Amino acid sequence: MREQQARTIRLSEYQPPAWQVESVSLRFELDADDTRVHNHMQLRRVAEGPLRLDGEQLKLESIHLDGCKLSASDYELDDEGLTLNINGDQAEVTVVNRIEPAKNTALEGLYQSADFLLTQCEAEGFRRISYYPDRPDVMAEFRVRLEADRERYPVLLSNGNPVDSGELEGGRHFAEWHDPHPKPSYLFALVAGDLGHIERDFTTAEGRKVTLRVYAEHRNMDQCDFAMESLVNAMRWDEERFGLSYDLDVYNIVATDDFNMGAMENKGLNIFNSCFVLARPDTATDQDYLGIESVIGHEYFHNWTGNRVTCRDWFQLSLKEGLTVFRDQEFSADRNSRAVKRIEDVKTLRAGQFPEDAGPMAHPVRPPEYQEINNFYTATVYIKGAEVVRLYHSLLGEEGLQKGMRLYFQRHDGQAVTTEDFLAAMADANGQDLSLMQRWYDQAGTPVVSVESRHEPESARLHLTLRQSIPDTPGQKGKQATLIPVALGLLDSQGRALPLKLEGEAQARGEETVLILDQAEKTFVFESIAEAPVLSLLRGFSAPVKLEHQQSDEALSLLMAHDQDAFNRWEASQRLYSGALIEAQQSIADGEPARFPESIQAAVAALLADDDADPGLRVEALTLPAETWLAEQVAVVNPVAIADARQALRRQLAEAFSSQWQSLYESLADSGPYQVRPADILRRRLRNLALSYLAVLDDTAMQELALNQYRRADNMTDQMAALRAMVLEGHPAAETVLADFYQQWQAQPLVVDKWFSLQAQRSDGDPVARVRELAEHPAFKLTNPNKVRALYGAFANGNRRAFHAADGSGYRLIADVVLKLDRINPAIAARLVSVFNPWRRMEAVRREAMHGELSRIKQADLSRDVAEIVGRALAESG
Ligand code: B3K
Ligand code: ZN
Repeated sequence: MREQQARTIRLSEYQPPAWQVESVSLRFELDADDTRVHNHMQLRRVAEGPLRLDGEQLKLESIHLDGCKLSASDYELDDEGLTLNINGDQAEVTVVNRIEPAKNTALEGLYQSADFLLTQCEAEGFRRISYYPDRPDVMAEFRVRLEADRERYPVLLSNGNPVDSGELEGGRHFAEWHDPHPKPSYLFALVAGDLGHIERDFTTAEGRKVTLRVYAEHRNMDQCDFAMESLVNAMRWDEERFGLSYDLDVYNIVATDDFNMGAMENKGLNIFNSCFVLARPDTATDQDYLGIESVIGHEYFHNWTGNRVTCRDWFQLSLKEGLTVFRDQEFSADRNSRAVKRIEDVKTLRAGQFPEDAGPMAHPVRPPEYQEINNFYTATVYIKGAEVVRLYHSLLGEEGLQKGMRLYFQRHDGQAVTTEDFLAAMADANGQDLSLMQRWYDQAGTPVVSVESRHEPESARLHLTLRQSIPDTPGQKGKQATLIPVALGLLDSQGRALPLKLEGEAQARGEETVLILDQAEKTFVFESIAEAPVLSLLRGFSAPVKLEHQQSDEALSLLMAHDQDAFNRWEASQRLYSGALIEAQQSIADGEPARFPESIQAAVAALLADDDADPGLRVEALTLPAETWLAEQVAVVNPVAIADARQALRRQLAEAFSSQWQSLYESLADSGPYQVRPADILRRRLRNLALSYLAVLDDTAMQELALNQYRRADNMTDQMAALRAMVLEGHPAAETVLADFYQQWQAQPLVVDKWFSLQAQRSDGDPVARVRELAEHPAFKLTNPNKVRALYGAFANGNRRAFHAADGSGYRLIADVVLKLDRINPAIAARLVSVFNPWRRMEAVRREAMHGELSRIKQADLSRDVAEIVGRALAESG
């Protein structure tokens, strides 16, 4: 692995395969230390050229072509596969090779978790299992036979439907699976082990009877019910909203503690990180439950958007990921508060994707090139990609989008296609020219929309000029205007919505309209506007852009109180806070005390007084903007000044409104047993937000309150919220409760992850020493991605004060781990090293220190994964 060559794969160099696999039969002689794979392929020529089979880290035993054994001189073998010249248009090739699952720490291909065996193939893991054309545009019908020791591996699963099973000699047994739907190798999966399961029946709208199962280690069987319920809800929802039904007789989900990402949509056999399956009220928080619902939905929705219609090549990744994220967002929005879901999604976009788009990894939704495709499972591909699908929804409406989806499936079911094919289906189904949409796929960088408005009292007109520009990004300059729908409303000075009539149009458009900005600059003239209105722009966050629009604190306060659009009521609160916090962090950076304007107190007072307000919007509007989003809004970042400013405002709001927070806290107490219902979730969130403000106060009564909640809680949401408040605000009993928490939960790895993560976020004392010490804790394992995320991920992303310590100690800690981890699991190491990406935006001392660590990492013998991220981070910008 260490001698990996730097290579660049380019979309412009795409070549269709010369050979298609018609069908493939795989036989696995499973063993944790030494598995033998027999791979029998029926091949058909589709173009000139040799047969290329990808294969990495495999021990080749034999190759047969049309029944004849080949010798080494009959093919060319290299580190990444083998090439075979074949005469004629049909061929049967059989390859036998061996692999060592128990030694596989990269968790790609076939590997071991606890005592069972499982696979992860997307994107290029199948080539670590067998020699095969491991590319998504090769789709084949798979038959799989698994053979293993019956006692150690009683459960044998693969894709599709089960067709046979039975006993073999020597205590071994077998199971055979057939997947009738042709698929690329990245969707292949197998699981073998001693697992328990729960089961449910489901009948599709088309009348197909399906057996649903959730498998997990036996000790976890009491934590699978919610996942099953979410699956049933997702299946129903996809039928009702998209008209899509399931297409096999079984649907299996397997939970594992050792997984590089969240979950994987393998056809008929989803494999999940246990954190997105396991839940019980006392072990999982409300956020965990919402995460499970969304990821279960996501993987299920891939069955159509990803599996039935897949990607031609990996540049098209957003074709399935952006679309499927859009679908899971809508699923969650339909099942919970739509407004809160939209706000949360936008917060995620701003915290994760906007910085990516402004840094060295900036790439279009459809990247033009990569070195390691694992590095492109990014916020841009996933969530900016989902925003792009949402743009079609804004432009075409629900019915128009559904028409487009129907045409897309009608044209492409069973095919591997491109984002152009998706765009064409949307355009053709609706008879619209959507060609400008292509720019959203091809141009990196977050568009900036600036606003200028002029009111003419004499003619009662409002002139609104919108301008767009897209910043330069690495390797991309001079971008073209794209298609930006800007949803808008106008409010009078009392907060009432004004009817919107555009110059030259016969009819008023109602009280909300969508303006289409499809040029660099466009002016819209509204008529019959007597007084200068307050603008409510980009309602519902109608496009993934940054809005530059100066509005006074009075205007923002009016929007907070009266905007008809819930998203923009929240947005106004965040803009009010952001303005004040950005000034305050500058004062702090200059060594001055932070001061906050009166308007903030007034706005918070109003929110706290309004008991009739929607609790979801209340909780969102009372939460200050994240440090990462504040950092996005300044030219030069001093992360500690930002953290200090935010904490200063929290303290001020805690002190100014202590009695209001207290009565809010009391009024929202539980009235019955814990239930995972949207209204209860929001109530607990608001109550725990009040607790987090109260915990800032140096007040013994408040300290008692948190401790009591910790002791009495019958659910993890409340227990964790109390623990968090106590630990992060330096409660005198913090150490005691942390020890108590570990005692209580040491047998539950997912809860132990929470314990690591919380401590990694502590900024008191010596955080770096604390993390180094926690890494020595017996429960910590560098080989387990969840543990790495819980400790080092939480430190680097959730403890900005300590990670960005001016002495560089936080940077050193992470760089040390990256170097160690790269030898174990390159994909996870590459994720972690990405925390250095924003280095150029930091103030001088930190910029220098981050640059130093990146340069140190670059000196080492790196995996392709880490080398690509570090190489891009250090490349000359522009
Ligand atoms: N498709 C998988 C992601 C695979 C990541 C491989 N590095 C999960 C998902 O998006 O559903
Ligand atoms: Zn996905």
